[in-house]
Amino acid sequence: MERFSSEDISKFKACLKKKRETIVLVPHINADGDATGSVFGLWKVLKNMGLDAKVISPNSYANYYNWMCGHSEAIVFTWKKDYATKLMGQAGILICMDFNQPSRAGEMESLIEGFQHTRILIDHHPYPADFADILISDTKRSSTAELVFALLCEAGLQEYIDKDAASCFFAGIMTDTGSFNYNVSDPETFQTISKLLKYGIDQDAIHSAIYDNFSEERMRLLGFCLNSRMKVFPQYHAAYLYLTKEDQKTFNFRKGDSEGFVNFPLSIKDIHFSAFFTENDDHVKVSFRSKGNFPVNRFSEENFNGGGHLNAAGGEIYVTLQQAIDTFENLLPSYEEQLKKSENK
Ligand SMILES: [Mn+2]
Repeated sequence: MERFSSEDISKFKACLKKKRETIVLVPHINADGDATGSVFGLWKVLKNMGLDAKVISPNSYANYYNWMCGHSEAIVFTWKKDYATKLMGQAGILICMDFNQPSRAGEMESLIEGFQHTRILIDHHPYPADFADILISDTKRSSTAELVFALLCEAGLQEYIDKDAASCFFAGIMTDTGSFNYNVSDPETFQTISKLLKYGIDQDAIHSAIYDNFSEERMRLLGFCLNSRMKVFPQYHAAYLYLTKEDQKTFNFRKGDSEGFVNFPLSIKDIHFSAFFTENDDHVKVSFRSKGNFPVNRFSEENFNGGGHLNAAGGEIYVTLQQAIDTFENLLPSYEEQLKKSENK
């Protein structure tokens, strides 16, 4: 649902006019292509407007986003806590992007909650928490990047968008739609792409930088995972993958190495629900994907302390890997009817 009005746009614009204030942009923890693309794209636009903008990421993000403008100046909170905290204290505007509640900013949660000045939230996830002074929310958008681009155009700020910013926005839309594969039923998404291409962006290079950037270990890990760590349940149209801590060690696992793995089971005929479990020290991280109308956000909320979108969600559970997997397997029968129906969307 569209949740921002022309009044919000005016407020957003008016707020940027206070030129002397530092603006801090924050993506969610474990920032993905949309979170990084949105913050770095908007960062460049604000810079082009002559404003003082800083990106503070709650933790580090995958290195295949390092080509984005502003990356070299970005501050990783977990590496520079004191400096980042001081900067937050001096900032006059905080812009949270691609997340709907302060807890999604990891260790920056309390800093966001305690922020004394203007808080802006720009996001496309459902049920945004009530912590922002200016809420730019539209759950119909494919990505936050698409939403930011629309916001900038509606605010009459398109003259400040350049090739660098457009490249970041393109990356955000591309990654949140699985390369224009899902969440793209709204014609406006492709209209946005069309407008972004006019900035002369190199879409092949962007795609390549993000998707053709596997390390040898990551490629072997994917092969191993599909071969030895996948279980398929044809009767439930479901499948899952998992990685133990031992597996991660064997393949010299680095952050981002398993990004996208959860999508692979959906390429199997008649599988429309996929889960991916990653074992951590005291909890198990789970990602969910679906095709059709099976709501993985609700499934994750109800069973794995998570949430997200209809077709893409995440969660985490403080049990052993085996217990997490058992929970999942035991739940499948109760969703049989829903999973069966989801194939005819
Ligand atoms: Mn997103």
